[in-house]
Amino acid sequence: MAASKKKDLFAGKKDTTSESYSAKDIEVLEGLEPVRLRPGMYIGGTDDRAMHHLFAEVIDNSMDEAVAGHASRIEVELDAEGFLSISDNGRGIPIGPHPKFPKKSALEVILTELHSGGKFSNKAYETSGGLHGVGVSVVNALSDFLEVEVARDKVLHRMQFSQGKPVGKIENLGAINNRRGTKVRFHPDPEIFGPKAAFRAAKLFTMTRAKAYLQPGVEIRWKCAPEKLKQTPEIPEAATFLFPGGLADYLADTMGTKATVTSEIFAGRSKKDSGHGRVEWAITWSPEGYGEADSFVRSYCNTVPTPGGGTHEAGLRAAITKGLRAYADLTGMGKKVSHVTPEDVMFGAGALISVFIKAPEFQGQTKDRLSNSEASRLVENAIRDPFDHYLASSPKDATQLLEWAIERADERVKRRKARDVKRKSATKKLRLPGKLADCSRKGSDDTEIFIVEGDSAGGSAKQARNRETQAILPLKGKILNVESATMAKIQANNEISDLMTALGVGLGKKFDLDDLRYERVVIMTDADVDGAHIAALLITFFYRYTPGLIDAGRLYMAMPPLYKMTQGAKTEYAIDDAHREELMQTVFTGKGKVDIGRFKGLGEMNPAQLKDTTMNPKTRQLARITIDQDDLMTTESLVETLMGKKSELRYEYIQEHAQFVEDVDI
Ligand code: 0RA
Repeated sequence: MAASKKKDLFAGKKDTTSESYSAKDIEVLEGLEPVRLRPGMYIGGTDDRAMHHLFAEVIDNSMDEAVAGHASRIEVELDAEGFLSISDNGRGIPIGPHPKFPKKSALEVILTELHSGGKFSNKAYETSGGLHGVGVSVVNALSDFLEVEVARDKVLHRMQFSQGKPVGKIENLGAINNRRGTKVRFHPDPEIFGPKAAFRAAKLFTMTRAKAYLQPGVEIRWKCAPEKLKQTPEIPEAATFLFPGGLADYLADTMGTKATVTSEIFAGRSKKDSGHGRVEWAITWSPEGYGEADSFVRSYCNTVPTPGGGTHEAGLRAAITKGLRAYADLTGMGKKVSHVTPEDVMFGAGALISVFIKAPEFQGQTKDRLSNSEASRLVENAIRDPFDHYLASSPKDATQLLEWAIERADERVKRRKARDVKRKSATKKLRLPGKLADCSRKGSDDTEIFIVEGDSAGGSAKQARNRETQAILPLKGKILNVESATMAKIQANNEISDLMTALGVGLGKKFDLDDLRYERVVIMTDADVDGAHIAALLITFFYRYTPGLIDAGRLYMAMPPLYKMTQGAKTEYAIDDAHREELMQTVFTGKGKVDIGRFKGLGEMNPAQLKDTTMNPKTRQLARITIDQDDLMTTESLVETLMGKKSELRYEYIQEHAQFVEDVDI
């Protein structure tokens, strides 16, 4: 550890805070070429949303400093040329020499090496953010210009980069007093994001404000050049966000003037971190709904949004459900709530949940679902007592809420009964398509239909299915691209009409979710570009003509394995890289070469394997198709890009995204 004893490149007096964390603690993995080669792997694409992700990554680093108690102010500024700066008054990125690269400053290493930075050794930060966790070096790699200024050890330093490479050396801009912190100013590279790509003030503004709600003690300042506000005059040129009420303020502002079931928002935060993390929440209920959706739930881990939900959301649901039940028991209403589910309780809810934990783990390719099991306990434990108290202290609100949940449950049961009756009679009347292998269960409860490409895959799927609950509909090749077809042409298309008959629903205005003959609709295509293309065509069709199916969370993609692994007589299928490594260490331990091939098509597997890997609900994974409600504009333009006339665009995009994952946003 001699390296850490070396003098800083810019010898100034060491400030006391740098002792806990210095250049030696930074872990280094690899250089930045992979990021420019495959940006999608690091930021989920190269579209508008991915580009705004760069901002999220940089502000998350500053938020980390704030969460750890080292920074109290953050400033965001978009200038007329589209350069974005984010600055904080934290400790400043370390500038001393790096132990593994003694000739380089830690600053340079953090900016030019992938996975460098303190985020991976969780002692460096009290709570490390990093959902994206990819680090500021990824932002650097994807910027045609990036400049870092660090005020630290009483000296102002500056270093500039282009496309991830240093432009010149780290500079000493002279002595400063009474100032610490980091400023990152950058511009996304048009070679990566396209010549027209530009930060949108409205999006940045919303993201910035959300951060302030999540970190009540931090003041965040917003500044934007007037040139960038022409399309969105409602966004101010300057603003200061400081919300002492945190999520309660956030929820109150989000709900606006909506009617609510109870008179007060139920909000709170756990006492100081007990060592397991801390929690803040706010929830209320509105009978008015939320646009297309029945509820509005947003969750965060270490201030990073988790649109995929996860264990913290589960903890909230559990606490509220159990609390309401207990209250019902107490007031002699116990019997009436026996059929109330967490879904009923969350119906109409506007809810925010934010957790801060030390070693967050995320699932899904987009890594947007929190998976730490302790988070659900943490949240449930934090909320239970205060919720009991909330209910007990205002019996009028409590009764109203209880009745609201019971009504939702009653309605749900009634709808299900009506649906089952309808389905039975409809099945008799309907002439189902001949190639549909229907399931035998009468109601739609827990049933699913697999839409597969081609008769041969259809044949395997029929053998692999559970006849009672799983139906198979083979479609011939590519369905019509609805994005460039007329309604008349769509209605005359055989594949589409078979599909709609099998599902039992109509198109457009005639769509009624209650008519859907199955609980889940699963697209199952080969894990190759053609398969991805067919899936994209189907998703576009559903998005355009039966959006209600997607909104209800009833459309899924099957996830066939990515790799076939053989060694002698042993064959296994791995669903992703991690699974492949696991199999290497558990199954393929013997001598002899293990042959690992990219898995080609569903037809490669025998029915038993297809069942285990892709169809059996106990062992498979499904990807739910969701529409990014916060970003409908992008979804719309993405669908146009994907499904419009330009097939090259489509192929490029599909190829980049063909590794389908647990939660696919379209
Ligand atoms: C690595 C180590 C330390 C701080 C930071 C990175 C850091 C990064 C960013 C990015 C934006 N603002 C930032 N502020 C700090 C710890 C340094 C120490 O212990 O003094």
